Amino acid sequence: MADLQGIAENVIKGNAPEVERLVREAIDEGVSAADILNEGLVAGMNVVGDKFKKNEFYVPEVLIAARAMKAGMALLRPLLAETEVKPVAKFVIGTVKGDLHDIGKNLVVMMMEGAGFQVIDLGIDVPPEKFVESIKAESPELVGMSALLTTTMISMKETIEALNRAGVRDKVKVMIGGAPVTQDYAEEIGADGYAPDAASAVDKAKELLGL
Ligand code: B1M
Repeated sequence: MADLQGIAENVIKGNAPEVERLVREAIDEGVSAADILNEGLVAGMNVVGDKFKKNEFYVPEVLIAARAMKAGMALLRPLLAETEVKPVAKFVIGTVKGDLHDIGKNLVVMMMEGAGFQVIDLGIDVPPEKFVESIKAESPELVGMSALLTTTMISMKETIEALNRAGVRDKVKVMIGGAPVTQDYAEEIGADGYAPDAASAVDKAKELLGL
């Protein structure tokens, strides 16, 4: 019998080959892609997020768990496309202009994917115009910006100003994060929310979107 709990447990352990085997087995037994995703992969990543918040897991464990989740997702993605399982919401994220740090941003991407968001990752050193273009092209509900340098935090403000000028600011919620970023800074530049870590980013995203 399909072992969805086993999938979750092996995501938490970061055992990618076992996740892959169990996901394949569940697909062969006719379990729906949505159930495998929600009760297996997402359930596992939720636990990983909780442990990360409580400092029971550190960055390497989260990266290894996310790799295991991705191994399962690779098998599910074509089935999810066929069955039109809707993502929770669309999320565009990038590390802002002038900033090349992406380890934290990538963790946010993984946790958001693990929570069922469709993520469009614009990468690093993303200029304001590219955020604007992506909002126009992809119509995401949420936009995320990451910055690790005190000197690049200003790019977050400039990006929000660019969204205003382009008339797209009202179409999205904006969430910011990164080591030097604070809730006060989010309020100062007119972002909708701030999250201190990747697991909290999922909670904040859901809160901002009323999910
Ligand atoms: Co850089 N660097 N770095 N660096 N680097 C820091 C950030 C620094 C604090 C080191 C120091 O001096 N002690 C310092 C910044 C000082 C400051 O501005 N206050 C610094 C500097 C100065 C620089 C350079 C200028 C160095 C130089 O060239 N002279 C240069 C700048 C390059 C540039 O960006 N233009 C530079 C370069 C680099 C490397 C390329 C070598 C490398 C980056 C590699 C990469 O990312 N691919 C690097 C690294 C690795 C670091 C440190 C060591 C580690 C950063 C990291 O990945 N942390 C860092 C010192 C340190 O932190 N110990 C440092 C782990 C990561 C998981 O945490 O990114 O905070 P973090 O992400 C967290 C949260 O912040 C949050 O969730 C994540 C997971 O919990 N979060 C979000 C992040 N984004 C979020 C978005 C959200 C929500 C939450 O919503 C959208």
